[in-house]
Amino acid sequence: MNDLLRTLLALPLQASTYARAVDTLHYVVIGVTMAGATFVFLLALYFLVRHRQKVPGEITARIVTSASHEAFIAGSILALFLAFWVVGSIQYDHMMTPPDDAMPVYVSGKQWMWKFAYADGRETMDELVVPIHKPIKLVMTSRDVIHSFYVPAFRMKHDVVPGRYYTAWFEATVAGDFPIECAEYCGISHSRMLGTVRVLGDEDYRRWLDDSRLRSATAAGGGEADLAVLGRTVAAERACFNCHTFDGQPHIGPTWARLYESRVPLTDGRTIVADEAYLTRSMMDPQVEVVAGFKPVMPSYRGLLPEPEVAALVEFIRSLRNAPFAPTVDLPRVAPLSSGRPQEPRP
Ligand code: HEC
Ligand SMILES: [Cu+2]
Repeated sequence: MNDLLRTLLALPLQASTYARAVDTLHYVVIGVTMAGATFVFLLALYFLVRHRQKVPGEITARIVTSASHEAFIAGSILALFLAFWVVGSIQYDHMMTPPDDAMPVYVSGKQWMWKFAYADGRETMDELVVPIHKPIKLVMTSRDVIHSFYVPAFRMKHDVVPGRYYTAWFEATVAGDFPIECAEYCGISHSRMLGTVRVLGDEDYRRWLDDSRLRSATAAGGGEADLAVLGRTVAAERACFNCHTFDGQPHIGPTWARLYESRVPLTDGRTIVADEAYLTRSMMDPQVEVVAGFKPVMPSYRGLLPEPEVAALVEFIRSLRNAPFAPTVDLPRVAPLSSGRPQEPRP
């Protein structure tokens, strides 16, 4: 049944864990609306014949139904559409909430390509390589205009807007190559903004890891780059450590130790979970969500940090999620910031 409908509707293979559920809702919605449209059309045809004017000048009788009858019909149609919506929003929520053990990959769209950065420092262009049966969390953004990351075979699609960060996830269930498309018109070569998700079996994936490690090691002159290690270097170069520590001590800004996935209280009374999107927003728009107990003195890094550096910083903070609270350095006592003027980061 599933395969028949899928072929009828010309849908691609269902290659992710949630693809089947998305399609099932799709079949039901299409089926119900087609049946409804057919029913209304046939009924209209029947009434047209049945109540046609038989005597010239004849006036049709005015037919009134009871209010409860009307309420029942309107109510049940409303309930039907609400049911679609409830199922759809449960599915949406599932698709937007990555499982805890998901492997992060940083995606950035750019006219006209997709770039992928992995947690161990590797990068690929227009090709996302993932192991089968493993949840992959995508942390996505755009570097120029609005794009939309779309993998039809996974039934996964998410817009990416410059300056904003989104998380979505998938778990591939079929090995093979699946097309990535840009689903938001983004300029002259939009239709050629294509990529591939390469889903590898465990054995092949291990081989690919070894192979690409070897290549990046030779390219980097030995030693494999680790995104978290890179993040630490970036943080030092960008002078984040003027205000932040990663040993548990608050400084001018909060410590990064155990920050990732923790619940952060904000000055406006809200509490927010420090996921990748929040961490990135904290760098781009630090004044929007100010951590309770701290002054809004962090400068914005919008436009100052290239994409790979942002990914590296986030990955570094992520790597500190279980860091021990063990002061490693004696911090000077923080002098009260007189004007609240942000310290300029060194170039
Ligand atoms: C001038 C000092 C200063 C510098 C430099 C600075 N920050 Fe901050 N940062 C702060 C302060 C103060 C806060 C807390 C107030 C807020 O949320 O804006 C903060 C908050 C944050 C948060 C949210 C922390 C939390 O507990 O929720 C992150 C993430 C962050 N900064 C990252 C960075 C990164 C990355 C850099 C370097 C690229 C950096 N900061 C440079 C002062 C600074
Ligand atoms: Cu695009």
